[in-house]
Amino acid sequence: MCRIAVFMGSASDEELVRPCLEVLEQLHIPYFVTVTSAHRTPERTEELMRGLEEKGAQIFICAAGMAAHLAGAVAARTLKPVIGIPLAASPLGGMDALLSTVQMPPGFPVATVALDKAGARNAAWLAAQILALSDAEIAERFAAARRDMQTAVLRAAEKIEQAYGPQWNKD
Ligand code: RP5
Repeated sequence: MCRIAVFMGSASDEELVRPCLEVLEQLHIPYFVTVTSAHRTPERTEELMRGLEEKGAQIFICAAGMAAHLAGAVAARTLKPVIGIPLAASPLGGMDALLSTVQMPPGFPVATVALDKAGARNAAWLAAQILALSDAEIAERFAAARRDMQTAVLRAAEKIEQAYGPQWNKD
């Protein structure tokens, strides 16, 4: 079974998309990932979508740079949630992809996350939150991961405070 379909517009996007896959693996969420382009292979994109929806895909995550049409093109063809990751892949530094991904017309939303690796990670976290609404195991793994992140912040705070001392009551 495949809960999440991850599309990237080009193999050149792989490095920026990998953190998304790492989070999905951390949460044990089954996914299918491939390269498909809204512009270069529109028919393949549509065929893939159909096949993956039949195999149980519930959410599409689409990453693309430049005139990033992939997430919007997928949103146009499904009732399922679509999460878009804009990538900085041109001299415009990702503003092109960000606006192309986020500015969807009413009724065809693309939940647009931040650019590049940070966005890739949050795409997976957001997809996990959506699945967690009806999947108690994913909800528990998500909650545990959040607790780990909070523990990491507290440990870091302790280390920094120990290194620099209590500044506010030195007088
Ligand atoms: C987009 O164009 C892709 O998502 C990629 O970010 C960008 C450049 O693609 P390549 O020319 O490297 O294949 O469609």
